[in-house]
Parts: sequence; structure tokens; C-alpha cells
Amino acid sequence: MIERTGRVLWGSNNIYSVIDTASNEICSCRIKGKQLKVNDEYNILVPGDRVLISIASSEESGEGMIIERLKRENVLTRWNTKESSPQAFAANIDCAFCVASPLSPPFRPRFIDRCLVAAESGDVTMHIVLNKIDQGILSDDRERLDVYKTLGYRVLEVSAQEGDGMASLRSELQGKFVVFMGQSGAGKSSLIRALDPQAKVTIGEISEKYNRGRHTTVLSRTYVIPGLSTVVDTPGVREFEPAGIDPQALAFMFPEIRERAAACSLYNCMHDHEPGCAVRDAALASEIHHDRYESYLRMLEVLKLQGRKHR
Ligand SMILES: Nc1nc2c(ncn2[C@@H]2O[C@H](COP(=O)(O)OP(=O)(O)OP(=O)(O)O)[C@@H](O)[C@H]2O)c(=O)[nH]1
Ligand SMILES: [Mg+2]
Ligand SMILES: [Zn+2]
Repeated sequence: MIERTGRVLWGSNNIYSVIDTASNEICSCRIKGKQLKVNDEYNILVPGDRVLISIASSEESGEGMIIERLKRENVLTRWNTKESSPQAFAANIDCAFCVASPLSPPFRPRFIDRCLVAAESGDVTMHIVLNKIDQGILSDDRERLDVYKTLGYRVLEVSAQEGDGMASLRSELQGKFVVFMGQSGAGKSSLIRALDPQAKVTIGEISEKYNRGRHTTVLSRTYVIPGLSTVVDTPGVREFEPAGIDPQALAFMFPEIRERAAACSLYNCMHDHEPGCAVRDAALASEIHHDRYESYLRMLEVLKLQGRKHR
């Protein structure tokens, strides 16, 4: 038996595709018995997880055993509504890209806000990719994108179809292990195809009736793009809820609310309705964009509810 370290690319039914750190070879591995002691987690291993594997030294089987999951540097988690519990979906990420589109599916800044909060809480750097710029962009959405830029988030405007902006996306990806996430139909898989025409990736259509994607990608798959980067393509979702965040800490996941929350002198303030709250005052004075504050308020309610459901 030889022990080595590797990185999980994807997995299902206890068969994981793991890339060997030393050789860069991809092998399939199983979790050995009950050795992997990570309790109370919906997903024990997610794309990006670093693992200790042992591979039989004989030539016959290329299959390895996963013995241990190594400590995560960061993790992206969402709330699994069906299970009423937090669900990790990627770990040890250099950065994540929240992929959105301007018209079909429509631009939804609240959705982006929730992704950004999940990233902040999991210690992941997140950039915003507005794909399909060939469809044009409405002025309200332009304003909202500018707010993200002012807050320090990187916004890339691209078209997987026409190729606009793809060079800057490429340079952002260079040498990294990244995740594409976002609404179904925004074009996550299309971007991967545009970056690597050889990638065996399935692309779906936009439902005309509902103007949204058809959930074409159903399982996270990871694409090693030669000479560029490793990209986890995640299934698009209709709704995204961050998970595992103490409602009291939520204010610190919004860069523009953070400082005001720290300066708020009210005891145990949730920064939502309390008179004299520094955050609320800043929102009333439009120093915080009203729609971002609205995002904060809505997420606060959702997190309070999660806390009651998750035991
Ligand atoms: N006009 C335009 N359409 C695009 C562009 N990129 C992707 N599309 C279309 O958008 C649709 C959805 O693309 P996908 O790549 O399957 O979207 P996805 O985000 O992977 O969706 P899920 O797998 O369901 O999460 C397809 O019909 C693509 O052809 C673009 O840059 N411009
Ligand atoms: Mg897809
Ligand atoms: Zn306050």
C-alpha cells in the first residue's frame, strides 16, 4: 500500500474521482469502511476536498481508498431545504464565480447577494460573472452592478457565445481551482465549453415559458482545463440560501454594513428595526444601497428560521 494525498474532483454513490497531488493522475476511490469520521454532514466529500488515499501497489486495480479528509481551508455551503440542514458543495477553492445573465434568465441581484454572503462566511473569494452580455443590459441592473464594483467585488462581463470578455475571464482563472455557481441557465456549462471546446459538458436550453434554465447540470462535475485551471461546474439552482450563519454575524458578511455594525452601540442589535441603530440610520440616509439593505433584512429572516429548523 502506498499512501498519498489527492484532491476530490467529483463523486457520487461513494465513488470519487480523485486527482493525485504528486502525479496529477486521476483515479477512482472509495471511502474505506467507516473510517472517515466526519459526523453530522450531508456531504462528507465535495469537489476540492484534499484527502489521504491509499492505493494498492499491485498493478491490477487502479482503485484507491480514501482514508482521511484533510482540514478544509475554506468551504462553500448552502442550505438544503429538503434535508433542513447545511450542505457543503465545494472546498479549498481559490475563488468562486457567481454566474448571472442579464435577461434570460433575468438578472437577480438578491440571488447574487446570497451567493456573496455564502462566500464571505466560508472564507471564499467570489467574483461576479455577467454572461450573455450580447443580450444587452438594463439600466437598473447596470446601477446594481456598479454597486458591487464600488464594494470591491470584481465584475466580469462576458459572452460565452460571442467571446467578449473571455480573455479577462481566462486570466482570472489562470492556475486556479475554481467553482462556477449560479442560477440555472445562466451559462455556467457554456462558459466551460467556451474555455475548452473539448470539454464533455452538457448545455441546456432556456424554457420559453418560464424564462429560466432547465437544470441541465444535475451533479457537480469538475473539468481540468489544460494549461488553464480546474473548474467545478455546479448544478444551477432556482433559489440559493446561505447556511450555518449566526444571524448576529450576518451584518459582517456585507462589506458596507460591516463597519456600521461594528460602530452600532445598541446591545445585541440585529440592525433591522431598532431605533438609533447605526446600520439602519445609514440605510435611511441612503449610505447603504436600499436594495442591499433589503437583501440583508430578508436573509436575516431566513437565517433565523434555519436556526429553528436545524437541531
Ligand atoms: N445569448 C447567449 N446565450 C448563451 C450564452 N451562454 C450560454 N447561452 C445559452 O444559455 C442556455 C443555458 O446554458 P447552460 O450553459 O446550459 O447554462 P447552465 O448555467 O449550465 O445551466 P444549468 O446546468 O441548468 O445550471 C443555452 O441555451 C446556451 O446556449 C451567451 O453568452 N449568450
Ligand atoms: Mg450546466
Ligand atoms: Zn444596530
